[in-house]
Amino acid sequence: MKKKSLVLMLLLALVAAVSLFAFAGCGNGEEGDGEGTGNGGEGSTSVPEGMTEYLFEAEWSPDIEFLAGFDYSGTISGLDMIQKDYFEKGASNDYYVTGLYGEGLSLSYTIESDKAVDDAKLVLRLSAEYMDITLTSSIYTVAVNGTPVDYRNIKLTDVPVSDRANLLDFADFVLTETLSLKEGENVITLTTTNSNPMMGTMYATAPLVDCFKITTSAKLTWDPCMTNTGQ
Ligand SMILES: [Ca+2]
Repeated sequence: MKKKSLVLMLLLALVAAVSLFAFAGCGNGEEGDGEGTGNGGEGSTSVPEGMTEYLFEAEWSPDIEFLAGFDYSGTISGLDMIQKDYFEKGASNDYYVTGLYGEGLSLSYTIESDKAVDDAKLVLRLSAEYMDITLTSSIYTVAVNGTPVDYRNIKLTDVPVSDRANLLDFADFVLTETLSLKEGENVITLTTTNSNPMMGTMYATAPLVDCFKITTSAKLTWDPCMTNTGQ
């Protein structure tokens, strides 16, 4: 009996420790520096003197665990909407977000800037699956502090076949080079704002979202929800 109690206590302690760790991982963890890189990643153009490119992984949005999305056939919810880049399509950090095929599905990111700027460059790294799509600033809304970014149409074409294994390679798309950030907190949202069906139970048109990048002279920080991917 004594041995059993001891084992039980140890188990309870372990569960408590794991819960505490999981809780600490998102929302009140250490502030990341946005994974700033001076010279950019693969496929990036050179970063001008005095500017830094910061990379924000889409899969680390705190919203994902609460989302109820859609797949080709049925629903896909929460952290299941984060897919591993098994087929090496060039996703940063090896993960991306899918299932955003419903009007109103939104990812948000809260970023701190040490100063106000009006010349930040915003790049989205995207792909598509099942069929070719064209994103416009009205059907897929990218907003900064509630103001939509007016970007040129993004065409995701030559999506190989109707299979997740054959999704398009991820690519960078420049949305704007005159993005305004204010000093302090800035909220960036990526929202599916249409009900144009794609295939099956994909009730709206949306991309696969890998990450976004901001190049600026400001210093940016954020609190990534890295527990989404167990990282
Ligand atoms: Ca990613």
